[in-house]
Amino acid sequence: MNEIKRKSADQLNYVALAGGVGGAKLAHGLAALLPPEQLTIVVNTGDDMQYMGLQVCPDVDTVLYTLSGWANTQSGWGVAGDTFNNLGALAALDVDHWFRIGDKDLATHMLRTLLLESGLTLTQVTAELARRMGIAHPILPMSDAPYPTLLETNQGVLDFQVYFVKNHCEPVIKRIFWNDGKEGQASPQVMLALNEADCVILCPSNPFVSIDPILSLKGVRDLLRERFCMALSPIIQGKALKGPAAKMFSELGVVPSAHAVADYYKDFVSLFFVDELDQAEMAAIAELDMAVEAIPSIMPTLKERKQTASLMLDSFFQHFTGVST
Ligand code: FO1
Repeated sequence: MNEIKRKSADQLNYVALAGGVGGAKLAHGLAALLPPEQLTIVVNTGDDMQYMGLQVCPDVDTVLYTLSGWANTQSGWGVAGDTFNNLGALAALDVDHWFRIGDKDLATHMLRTLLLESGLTLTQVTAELARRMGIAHPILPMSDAPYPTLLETNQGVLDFQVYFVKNHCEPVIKRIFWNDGKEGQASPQVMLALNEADCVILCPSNPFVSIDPILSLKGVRDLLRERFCMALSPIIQGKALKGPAAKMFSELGVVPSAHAVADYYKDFVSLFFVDELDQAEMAAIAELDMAVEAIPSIMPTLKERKQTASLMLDSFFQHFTGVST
């Protein structure tokens, strides 16, 4: 912490861990406030899948599309104003088409696959996609190697997208694991960014299937224990704004709440943010030996995203330097 105190606000390095829509929204707010030199966004790739021979990285793309302004804000995935002619043609050819790839979205997966096949790593390819979309901030896939999320459910072991999209998150989860239980490696760029981070921000993403895949990579959780970490709850009033986080907590035997998220992260998070509607949970969260604050966390537009990000950054700065920005 002494090292942080000697740095000025514009010298601090931040890493945001993100996956899914909630994560992309906070990353968007952070990117609007911090220059690319100060913010790196590390994104879950456990959701990645092959589609008609193409490499699809849904969480990486949600961040790319959100920061570039391409995102379909209604569905929370894919490209705004997309059409589904290709999908219609596949359906006419009797091809399984439960995963709805739009025509514009398809271009991203085609280019990604082409660049991967040319020998670039997923990190290099993502940087190239970001550059072509006009994004200056580093967006790092958590790993260059496949590290698929698998869910053991009452309907057997399912790939993430089969559980999430094809089965509408209906199967009951017993256990979540990755890469057939074989440990994965974060990319060198991710490890470097985490090593240099003064503050790691856990975005309001699903703890089990968006953040845990990143944490489960070799050495990452240990590294985070040595860094200052803060998190924003993805659970508000016992519910997730989007996705199965609350259902997953229940199925894993925990009542979903902001407190449950704080408890889940308590071994390495020292500053936790709840939504202002969850102030009643703050006292119990403080007992987990972490600082806790209530802020508005519903972020439909860039205005709210910047406000939430700004409150979090100010709070970090105040807590650990004693100075207000
Ligand atoms: N989510 C859906 O609920 N239905 C879909 O058909 C679907 C297609 C899709 C295509 C590309 C892409 O990047 C994301 C897509 N998603 C779809 C979202 C995706 O399943 C989830 O956003 C994440 O994997 C969970 O964070």
